[in-house]
Amino acid sequence: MALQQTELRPMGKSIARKEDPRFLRGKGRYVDDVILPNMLYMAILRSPYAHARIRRIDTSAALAAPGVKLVLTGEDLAKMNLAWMPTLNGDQQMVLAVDKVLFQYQEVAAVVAETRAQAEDALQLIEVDYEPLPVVVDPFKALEPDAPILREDREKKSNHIWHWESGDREETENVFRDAPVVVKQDVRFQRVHPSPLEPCGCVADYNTATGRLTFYVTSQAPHVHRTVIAMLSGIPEHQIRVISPDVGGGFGNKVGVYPGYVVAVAASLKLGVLVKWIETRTENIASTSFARDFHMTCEIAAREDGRVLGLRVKTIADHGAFDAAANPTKFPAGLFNIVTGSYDFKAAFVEVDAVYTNKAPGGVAYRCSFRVTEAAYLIERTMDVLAQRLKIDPAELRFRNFIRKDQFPYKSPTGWVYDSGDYEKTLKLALERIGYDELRKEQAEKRARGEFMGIGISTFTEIVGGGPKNTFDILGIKMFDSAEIRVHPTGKVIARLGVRHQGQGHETTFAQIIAEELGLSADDVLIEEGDTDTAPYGLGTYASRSTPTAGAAAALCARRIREKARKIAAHLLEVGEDDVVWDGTAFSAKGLPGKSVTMKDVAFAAYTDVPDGVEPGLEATYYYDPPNLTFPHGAYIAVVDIDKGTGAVKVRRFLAVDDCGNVINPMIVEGQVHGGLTEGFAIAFMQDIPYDSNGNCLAPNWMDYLVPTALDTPHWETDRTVTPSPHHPIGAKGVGESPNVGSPAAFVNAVVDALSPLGVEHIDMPLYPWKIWKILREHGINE
Ligand code: MCN
Ligand code: CUN
Repeated sequence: MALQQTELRPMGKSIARKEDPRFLRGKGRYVDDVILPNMLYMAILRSPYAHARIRRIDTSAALAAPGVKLVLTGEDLAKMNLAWMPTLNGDQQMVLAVDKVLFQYQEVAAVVAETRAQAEDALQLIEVDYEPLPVVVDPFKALEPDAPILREDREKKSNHIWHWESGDREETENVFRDAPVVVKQDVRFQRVHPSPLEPCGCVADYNTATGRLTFYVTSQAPHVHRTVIAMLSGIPEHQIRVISPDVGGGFGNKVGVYPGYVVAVAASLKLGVLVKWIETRTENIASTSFARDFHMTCEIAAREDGRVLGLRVKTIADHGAFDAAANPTKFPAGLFNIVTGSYDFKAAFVEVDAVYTNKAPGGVAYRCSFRVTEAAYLIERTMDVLAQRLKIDPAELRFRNFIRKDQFPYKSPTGWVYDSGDYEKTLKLALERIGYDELRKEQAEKRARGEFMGIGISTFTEIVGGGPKNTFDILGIKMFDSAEIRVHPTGKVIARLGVRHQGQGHETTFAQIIAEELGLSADDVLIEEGDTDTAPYGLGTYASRSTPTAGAAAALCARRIREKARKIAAHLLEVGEDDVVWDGTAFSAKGLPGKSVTMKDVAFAAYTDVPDGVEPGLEATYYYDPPNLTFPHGAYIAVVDIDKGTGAVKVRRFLAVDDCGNVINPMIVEGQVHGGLTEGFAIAFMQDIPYDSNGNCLAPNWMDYLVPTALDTPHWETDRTVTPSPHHPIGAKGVGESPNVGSPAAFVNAVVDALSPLGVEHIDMPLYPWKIWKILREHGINE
């Protein structure tokens, strides 16, 4: 049962989410709820071809259609210097196609009309003369010397985008040369899409009289969007107000700036009126930031007893037509080099080559922690391949290789410094809770009867909290985050942060942090995020960074307020400042029992009875530059049964033991874990965005791209260990993405474990029933 919000000392308590009443009663306000007078509607014409030259676009019929006010093409945007826009990974992307199109559903032209229906109808009247060009969908083929060059705008005349490496090549070669055992596995992490319930959209409102642009957008990073729009449009940054209203799910899909946003702004600038653009489901899946699409080869060098020595990873990253991954500047492949995971490797070497293909752009989204999903999946999968090869129990293999508790802070061979962890404890708890030994016995009995039951373990390490200013920036802007707290005369608080939640519960958890520090209840604190006119600058919510960065800023900002409050309390208590003691809910005077003042008393005095020499009011701002990232971890175990007749997998049990350090709100963390596991389950079993050889996107809707229903979703069991972060002010680590980072490997490991008697060592996701049915059939099981 959730507790009331009115309790004092709310830290660590499962108080009910403050945002739920409005979400549950349909009183949320999303971008499509923004309806303003004289607003026009925009629709976008998209390419039917994956690669084609544009010979001519005729917009005259569309322009003459009822209600149509404006038709824009790439040529029109070029005149405004808006035909191309920068991506967050240092590439450039076409806003509306100029000369050619590079993926199916690419933005070609836009119509602005009085109604959405009129705009969409007029799209049909635009005539585009395409000359189809050869299509490249396979990233390996894209690298062949005779492959057609997709990006003619670049100086480099190949489809290779960049090469990135990490670790020590030579040392790793040496370790591999001398190793008694080497396993090698090709692993694909398929192309998927976060597919939030609410697709992307915006309302651009340029006021020709004031020169101000108000831009409503469903955004995870409103300040970043404002900066990008200022750089692109030339409108001074303070004349742009970005408002991100309630966000109906982000999952990384709402970090980037999409062409539609730029076109809507351009249209509003041209017409001087409001222009709304809301995507369809198909536009969302087929054109906005996809996730993963990594082709990986992993090798582990080990001793006969399973002790791992070296790790070698080679990856081809398919980025589609533009490198639009939202990554910190220094990490073109995100934090993929966390791939040594929870294990103490002597040496590691990781290489990633990024490639252009005729597919939708993107690359970082879907609860990915900047590509940690791919890394965790790869190492957890390959550790199981090693266990199988050496006939060592996968739990035992992990115990033999864990970074030990006393090795923290631990420097990984690719250069990360893990802050804290206790992997052994977490896996032990998971094994006990699930009844591992019993399950293995049951499995042995079932195997003897020819049944296929599997147990899959994943003991992942996450890396979140981007990040420290010396290594982390986006477009040059350092990845700190911020909080501003205002305590009003009656002791009620408004706090604003530089992040922007999308369902994670910040209005509750950040109120808990501030209330805890100020001796108030969470009910006394209103959290506001998402309005660049009021919130301090911050880089936004993604990569599970809000708690590690803005959460830290909130705690330290509140402490700054408490320091000032102490001065006022001293005045009220009529003692010296050094004699004032804070006990968590009130200030009292040392040696004077019974005499105390609360933060509410102090707040009132801050406006009514300020001592000489103290500035009136009770407000503070804090910009937090994290000293390091935080490294949450977890031990997940899946138990599956496979139906021999159909190949269908039933997830009988799934236990997630997470360690995200000190927990602010256990219920919210559990909710995050449930959601992330459901998405991990979807990726493991049902999600994929394939393309045919002509570059047609084969899953641009929810008929072909599956989102699990409550009926499909297994029952989740959760538990927790607590290893606080030593450098975070409240010892917390992020958690939002852990379940999606850790779970796919547990599912696949379980299914492979079930099929291992047949000699199966790996199956690529998604584990559709037909794939398993085929394997069973090949082994004569279900004939
Ligand atoms: N929390 C806590 N104690 C901790 C850690 C976190 O109580 N030790 C709470 C936080 O205070 C916050 C929530 O758990 O209310 C998630 O916190 P955190 O791990 O800091 O992650 P962020 O708030 O930065 O959220 C981002 C993360 C990402 S990157 C994706 S993707 C994702 C996710 O959150 N998208 C989501 N969870 C989502 N949940 C919903 N409902 N909708 C999305 O779009
Ligand atoms: Cu990578 S999805 Mo989350 O970081 O917004």
